[in-house]
Amino acid sequence: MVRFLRHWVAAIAASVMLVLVGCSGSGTSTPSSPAASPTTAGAGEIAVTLKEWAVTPSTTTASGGSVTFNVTNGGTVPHEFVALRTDTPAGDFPIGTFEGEPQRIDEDTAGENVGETGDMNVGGTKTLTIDLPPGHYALVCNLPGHYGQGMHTDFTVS
Ligand SMILES: [Cu+2]
Repeated sequence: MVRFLRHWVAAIAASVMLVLVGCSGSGTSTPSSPAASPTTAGAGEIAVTLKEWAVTPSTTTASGGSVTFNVTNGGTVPHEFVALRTDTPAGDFPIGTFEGEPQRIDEDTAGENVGETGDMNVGGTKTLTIDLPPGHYALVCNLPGHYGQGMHTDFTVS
């Protein structure tokens, strides 16, 4: 009987200990929970692949603010990436002469050039971070002949 009682007391003591540990555990963890790290890193990053004959972003929408384009030339000839802010659909620009070269769109009249990579060699990568206000954009490659072959896509910032 005494042995049983001892066992019972020990069991109660153990549960009290567990409750105490539980309390102190939650007590210490509460202040740290609001510090849960925000996982916004990379939220504004967009991968863009250039090739014959397409400009292909990983997404065609973004939130206004800083947007990073990680551009890769996955084609077999040099390409470039140009971001134009414009109300005109990306495929509707007239093709003519620009900077003395034929088969290009006129970036000065097409819209506002908000950023570009310049010529990129085959396999090259470039990171372009630009501040984009809400609006419609055209992402194009404007090397001679490339736009006309289909290297353009619409992009919307909300
Ligand atoms: Cu191109």
